[in-house]
Amino acid sequence: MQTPFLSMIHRVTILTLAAGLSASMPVRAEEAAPAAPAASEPTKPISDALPPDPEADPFLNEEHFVMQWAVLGPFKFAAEDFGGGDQQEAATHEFIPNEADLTFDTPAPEGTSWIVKKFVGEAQPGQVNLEAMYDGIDHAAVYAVAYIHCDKAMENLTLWTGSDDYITVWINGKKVMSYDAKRRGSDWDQDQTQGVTLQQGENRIVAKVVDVVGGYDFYFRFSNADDLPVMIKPR
Ligand SMILES: [Ca+2]
Ligand SMILES: [Ca+2]
Repeated sequence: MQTPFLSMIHRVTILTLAAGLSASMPVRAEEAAPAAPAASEPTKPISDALPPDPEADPFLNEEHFVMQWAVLGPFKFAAEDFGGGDQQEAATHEFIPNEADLTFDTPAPEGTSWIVKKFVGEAQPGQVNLEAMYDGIDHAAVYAVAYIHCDKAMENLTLWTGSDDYITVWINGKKVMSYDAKRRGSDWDQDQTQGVTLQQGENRIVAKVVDVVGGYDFYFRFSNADDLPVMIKPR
């Protein structure tokens, strides 16, 4: 979304340089300044949720986790904010107004940006590594947004989350879980939330993930009533 502005600066810079050159060299500005290639806009991250395949590999792998996210951040705070220490209040702080209604079309506030990425688990399958993405950041929050498409409604699912440190999840604007008890290292399946529904068509997932210090990542998957993992296929 910054592309038009950036490419305008790029163009102006090139044209200015070209104007300087043209004083001494017979070069037409149009020839010296080919149009900058348009940077690709981040596209809305959509994945398809498919019913569990009973014949599939029973061990968890990358296909069982939501790995494609649009991440809005970072929202930085200070070590002494939110009472210091484990800073649990950061987990319930709204870093952007109406966080439950956040969509990929929400403009990024100053100092933040949207990054769309298909993550690859580094520590183990399913890890969405924000510490690596933000170069070892501490005292920060992000909102990770994903759109999950279902051909048919999927009811009575269990949502399995893990996080370093805190995580809150909204599905279609409704809060379904929050972990804000204590700083922790992450693993998959740390939190179990039963009775989750994915509706037919598009589902908007918003996960707020907060880091105090140290590692910063999360895990996100669903299973059905038979405890078989829902398959997630990024488009
Ligand atoms: Ca960190
Ligand atoms: Ca941490």
